[in-house]
Amino acid sequence: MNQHAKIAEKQADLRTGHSACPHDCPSTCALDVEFLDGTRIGRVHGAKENSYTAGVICAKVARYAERIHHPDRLLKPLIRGAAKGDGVWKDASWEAALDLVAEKFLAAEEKFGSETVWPYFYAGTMGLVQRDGIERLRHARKYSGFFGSICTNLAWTGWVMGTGSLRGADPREMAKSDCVVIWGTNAVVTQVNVMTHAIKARKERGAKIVVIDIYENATVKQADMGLVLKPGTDGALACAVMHVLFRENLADRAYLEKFTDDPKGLEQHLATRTPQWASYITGLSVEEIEAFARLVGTTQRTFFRLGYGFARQRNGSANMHAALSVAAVTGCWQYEGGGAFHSNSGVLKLNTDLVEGTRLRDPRVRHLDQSRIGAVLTGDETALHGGPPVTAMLIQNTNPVNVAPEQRLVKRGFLRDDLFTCVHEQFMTDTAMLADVVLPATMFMEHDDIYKGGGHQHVVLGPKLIDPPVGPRTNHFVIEELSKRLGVSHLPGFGMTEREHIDVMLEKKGLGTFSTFAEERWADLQPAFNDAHFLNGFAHPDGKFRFHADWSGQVAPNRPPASIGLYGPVAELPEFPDHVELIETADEVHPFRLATSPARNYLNSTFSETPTSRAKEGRPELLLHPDDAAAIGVEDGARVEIGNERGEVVLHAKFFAGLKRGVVVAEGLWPNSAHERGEGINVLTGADAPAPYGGAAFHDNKVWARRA
Ligand SMILES: Nc1nc2c(c(=O)[nH]1)N[C@H]1C(S)=C(S)[C@@H](COP(=O)(O)OP(=O)(O)OC[C@H]3O[C@@H](n4cnc5c(=O)[nH]c(N)nc54)[C@H](O)[C@@H]3O)O[C@H]1N2
Ligand SMILES: Nc1nc2c(c(=O)[nH]1)N[C@H]1C(S)=C(S)[C@@H](COP(=O)(O)OP(=O)(O)OC[C@H]3O[C@@H](n4cnc5c(=O)[nH]c(N)nc54)[C@H](O)[C@@H]3O)O[C@H]1N2
Ligand code: SF4
Ligand SMILES: [Mo]
Repeated sequence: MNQHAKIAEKQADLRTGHSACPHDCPSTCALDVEFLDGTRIGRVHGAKENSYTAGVICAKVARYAERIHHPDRLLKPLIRGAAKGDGVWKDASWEAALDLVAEKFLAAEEKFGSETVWPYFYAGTMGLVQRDGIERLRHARKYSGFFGSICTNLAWTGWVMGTGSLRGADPREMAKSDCVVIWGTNAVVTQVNVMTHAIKARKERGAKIVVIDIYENATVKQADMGLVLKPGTDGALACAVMHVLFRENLADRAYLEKFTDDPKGLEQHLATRTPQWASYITGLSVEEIEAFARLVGTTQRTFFRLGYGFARQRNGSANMHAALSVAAVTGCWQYEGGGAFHSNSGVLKLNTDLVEGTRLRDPRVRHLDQSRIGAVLTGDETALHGGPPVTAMLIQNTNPVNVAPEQRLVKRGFLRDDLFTCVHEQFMTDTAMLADVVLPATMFMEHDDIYKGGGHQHVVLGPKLIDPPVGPRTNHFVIEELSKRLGVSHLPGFGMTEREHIDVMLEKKGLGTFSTFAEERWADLQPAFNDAHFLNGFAHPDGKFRFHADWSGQVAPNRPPASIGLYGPVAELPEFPDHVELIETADEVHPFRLATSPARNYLNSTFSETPTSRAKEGRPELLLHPDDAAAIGVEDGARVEIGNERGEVVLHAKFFAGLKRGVVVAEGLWPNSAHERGEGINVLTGADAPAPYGGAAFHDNKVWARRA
């Protein structure tokens, strides 16, 4: 390189910073951020040198300048100035606001004991310091525990039932596959990097891409074979596929004998699970099912990329286990470019004992279920597990008044006069609107943190790149300041900086320190091929893949704590892969099945505040089959009301023939205020916890629909 080029490179470098996307997305992209000056950013790009990100990120994060420099960002601590939800606020200093929070927490504890305080958080940032530090405060003060069930539970339970461990074939191997099956994830929208690797396989090897979903979404549109089935019926599809594999001698019997628990029992069980049987349940044709079975049965390098979406059904864990079982029957795990993948969360472990204050935890303290926040806050005794009511909350990185199921109940809870809530936020969200104290939060480029990618194998550093505006403070700051006021700041884990916490986590894993990591940007922790493909055996004690599901015995990362126990009806879950009718089946009063799938330009409720995302999404709509629309007398674009026993919501009808009759889809989590009556789509979703480990069945709702 000549001198000139070197200088040019250096200058270009000065204007680019390195980071990681902190949002709740399996991709956890490594980012290159353009700077305009010390406080402003330009475009955000995907890091080309990262082998998973491979230079590609989604459009909403590419235009992050719109979010971080948004005129509506919260800049000052606010204290409620009128009735809850009235939108009247008084500015406060940080000192005064934090003093008030601490005073209220201590008073609540005095009255009801420490379990009356419920710190509530989720993955608005996935940073291990900023997200999980709230646990340290919880454990130090013995506040109520948090069972974080809303997102991954149903899926993880089914995966771990089969494999015994939350890991799988290297997702980069999709590029070396001859058939990529994208099952129940709208990857184009929700984790674009899956498509990068799948499309590479198609371009370079002529691989087939199969997509299985309940509507012709953006990912199905990219598929060579798109299977659009009825919601909650993936177990039936999987069974029929395995039936064909056995019937047509496409099952790998040697592999089955060596690596699985009961192939003969499975084969017998499947004898009646014919394509005809599954066709009736799924709405797919016998030809579609057989063609898919033959494709995966004759393609050794088949890669099953199993998503979260299809498991957001009350039978979702069983369906995940059934879909995963197909890979065991074909034996594709043996080949590079073959196997299955859902999440690497089981292998990307950093030691977070100090940041989370794990050793301070008192096992006698009850846990409350995140997804059941409506029941918890309205005093449901089962949801409170016999303990005191919740009368004080600290909320970070989540927007439950928008995203949690049974929204009417959630709101009623938040509006209680005897509940004190402090919400630490970047924007005035639906949840912040109902708070007593709102604290302004920094964004990821304004603080230090470290991130693990569930959808790949990297740990990525996200150092502070720019100064925040005057006002917002980090989650870490809030936890530390509260710990001083609540008398626990002398305990281990407190009194350290973000960088010190990151140093500890990296050093314990032998990955260097914050400073060395700042140079390297990420570490690739991909397990060895034989471990990732379970060729040294599956992670159950006998080393076998389990077709026999032990729904009450399994110990998985997401099993509810003892104070919660299992959710029923466990006995109705199938012993072998099967279709089980635990879903909200349509009936005469509720002839439609509603899924609330993600929107491309939002990430849960995040980005709905940015003008471009908002403009691209338009308005809350209901995808409705034209024949169904005709049957209920609704015209394209007209107002349509949908409802069930939990409530009613009005949307605008959008004719869409790419779904089965009787299925409707409402994409995206809009601010509640974007809907008539100020109530969002989660008015319709249920918080009854599915068997066996709970979770939220966001895509499993029976509704009626009529002209509004
Ligand atoms: N743009 C965008 N990206 C996101 C998010 C977002 O809201 N928007 N959310 C982020 C989060 S928190 C997560 S956990 C991930 C989730 O990402 P995914 O794993 O993709 O899961 P979902 O978004 O819940 O749903 C994926 C698809 O499953 C479909 N589906 C619903 N029910 C069924 C069924 O019974 N069978 C089948 N086969 N398909 C079904 C839905 O219609 C949807 O198209 O995405 C993350 N990324
Ligand atoms: N109907 C329906 N509901 C759903 C889903 C669905 O598919 N359909 N998906 C569900 C799923 S999978 C999930 S994971 C949940 C997610 O639900 P949430 O966890 O509530 O996710 P977001 O809506 O993205 O809200 C995250 C909030 O964190 C804030 N935030 C981001 N970074 C920081 C930070 O560093 N500090 C602080 N203090 N705040 C920060 C953001 O401003 C944002 O308001 O929603 C669930 N709800
Ligand atoms: S694809 Fe996911 S991880 Fe990557 S930039 Fe977009 S939201 Fe972030
Ligand atoms: Mo999620």
